[in-house]
Amino acid sequence: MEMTLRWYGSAHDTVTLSQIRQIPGVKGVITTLYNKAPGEVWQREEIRKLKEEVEAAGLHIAGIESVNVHESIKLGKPEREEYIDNYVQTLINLGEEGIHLVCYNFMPVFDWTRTEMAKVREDGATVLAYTQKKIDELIPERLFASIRDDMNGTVMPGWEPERMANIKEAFLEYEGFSKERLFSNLVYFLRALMPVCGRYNINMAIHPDDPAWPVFGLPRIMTNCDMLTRLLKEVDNEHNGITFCTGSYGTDRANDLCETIHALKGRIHFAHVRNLKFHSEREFEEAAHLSADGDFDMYRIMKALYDIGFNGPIRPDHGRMIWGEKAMPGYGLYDRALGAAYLNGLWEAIEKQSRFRY
Ligand code: DNO
Repeated sequence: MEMTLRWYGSAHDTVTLSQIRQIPGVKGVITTLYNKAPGEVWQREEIRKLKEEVEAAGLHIAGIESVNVHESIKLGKPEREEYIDNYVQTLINLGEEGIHLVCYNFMPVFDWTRTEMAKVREDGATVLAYTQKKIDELIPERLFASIRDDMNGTVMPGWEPERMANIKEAFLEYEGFSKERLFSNLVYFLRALMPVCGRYNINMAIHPDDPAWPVFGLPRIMTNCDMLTRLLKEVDNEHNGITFCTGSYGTDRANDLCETIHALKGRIHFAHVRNLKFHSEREFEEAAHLSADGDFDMYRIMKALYDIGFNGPIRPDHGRMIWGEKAMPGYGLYDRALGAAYLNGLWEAIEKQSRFRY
């Protein structure tokens, strides 16, 4: 296991590499070329520049999150061939630069969804939150506008203004679009990538749908253990794997996180570990990482990852906004650093317990 932190690049992140370097046990960052539109080829020089910047700070790139997938690939349109070629070229360029992990998602139109970006908790910390009732009452454009206003001047991944500009058209394209169709387009995409992943030893790690159910009527497929294992079987190649995100699968209380981890043994290439506090079945807020602050047992989750021999990068996920920090909601420095230290502590204890009697 390698503890890492997500970093959006110096032009977009309020957190600096030198700050990340001071978090005990963090040597790797998960990063991206944040200005790239889905479908655009990532050039080698741009990747190299990013890598050099990270390395100059005494860190290394542990993986990319995300190389976003062009909508035509999800929709299975004829133009997908061109965009798949571009994706393959990006993978080649990443591979040539020694990068071996790519996280991506296959959610139609937009990425993860929250209804509040700064819910105030009892202790004054603010957190991301989700209430199904609010989604049911809103149209997507309204949700987007309220999210944009709460972003502390940052841009939320998956909700970039260019993408949102065409949101109405994007929704129309998915009218009557079934989950099965989306799933088979995902399989088609992955099959096309596998040869190049084999050649460059690149692990593809799909991020789950968040929350783990359809939002605004859009189909969603990466939601539970059955769908994940189905995907791993359909494209039965070690390079086709999973980003195990506790806070995404965990939105559905029917998902048993530890059982799912065991079922995915050998194919979890990346893990996002965070905690949720539920108020009712489809209403939750993002708690501190500490087990006692939310509803997940972080010890059992880390133990399950340890027990399956997980050896990829982990990152603490969305943090609370604390100590007056102003940052991209979920992606400030302080609470994620606390999360990294806590998860590292759990891991050390689990590891030593398995080795020493006293
Ligand atoms: C949210 C993130 C997602 C994730 C993408 C991966 O905080 O976990 O935006 O990066 O879904 O493609």
